[in-house]
Amino acid sequence: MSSFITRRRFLTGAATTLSTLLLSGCDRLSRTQWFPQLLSSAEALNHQAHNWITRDHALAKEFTEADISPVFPSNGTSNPKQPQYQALARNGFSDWRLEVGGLVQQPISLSLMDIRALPSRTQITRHDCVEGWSAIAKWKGAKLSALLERVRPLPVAKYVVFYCADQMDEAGHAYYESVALKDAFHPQTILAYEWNGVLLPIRYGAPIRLRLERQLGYKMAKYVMRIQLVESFESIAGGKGGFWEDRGYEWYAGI
Ligand SMILES: Nc1nc2c(c(=O)[nH]1)N[C@H]1C(S)=C(S)[C@@H](COP(=O)(O)O)O[C@H]1N2
Ligand SMILES: [Mo]
Repeated sequence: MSSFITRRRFLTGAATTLSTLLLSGCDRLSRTQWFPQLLSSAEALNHQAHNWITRDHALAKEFTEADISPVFPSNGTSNPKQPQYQALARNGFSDWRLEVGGLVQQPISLSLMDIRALPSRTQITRHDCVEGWSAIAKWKGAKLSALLERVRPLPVAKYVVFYCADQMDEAGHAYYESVALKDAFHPQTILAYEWNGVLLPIRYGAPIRLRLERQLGYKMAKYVMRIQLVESFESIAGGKGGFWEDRGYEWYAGI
């Protein structure tokens, strides 16, 4: 106990000394090799904290059980044909793993069980598709913020990219989408694994699909296989940040 307190005092003292040094902006220190490194990691921390604190928390409207639509359309891909996906589906996705990497401190690979163990959220929301239909359903899933806190985004990371299982064109591109880190930390942004109280059906994106409640349907990637944190859209297919964006749709599809 006493060594714990001593350690805490030491750490608090060290932090105070560091901020004093930062404030005094001592010239001699900045010429050493370790000091600029320390400074940039303090800056990095600050940038990240700022990002998370200033995130916009306005919630999309939530509905009641009575509002749930009797019919919920399946749009775009409703059953990926790829043999690899079909094999995963046959095993109830027990062999499926979500790879999370890119600009993070701790890349990880998660099973569906791991994802179900993350802090979750349940929400009854309305899905709006640009094609002109809307439907209300109940979604349960892991909070994307919880997943991101596990991998710890690097300060340079700006976007979260989702790579899916369904092949969309002859060139072999599977569906892909991206969202800003700020929107990824929104409390209603979840990796859904349940729809209206049942295991997420294939037509709605099994084993997991993104729910991003303040944007249009095409942002909500189904059949997610891989998540990458990036600094720009350059590395993503056509460079506009998403499959439909590369074909002319808006990247920020706010509703
Ligand atoms: N992988 C993948 N995700 C996708 C699509 C798709 O074709 N493939 N279509 C998008 C579009 S346009 C909409 S409206 C929604 C449809 O979701 P739903 O099938 O659950 O209604 O998924 C989006 N996510
Ligand atoms: Mo859509």
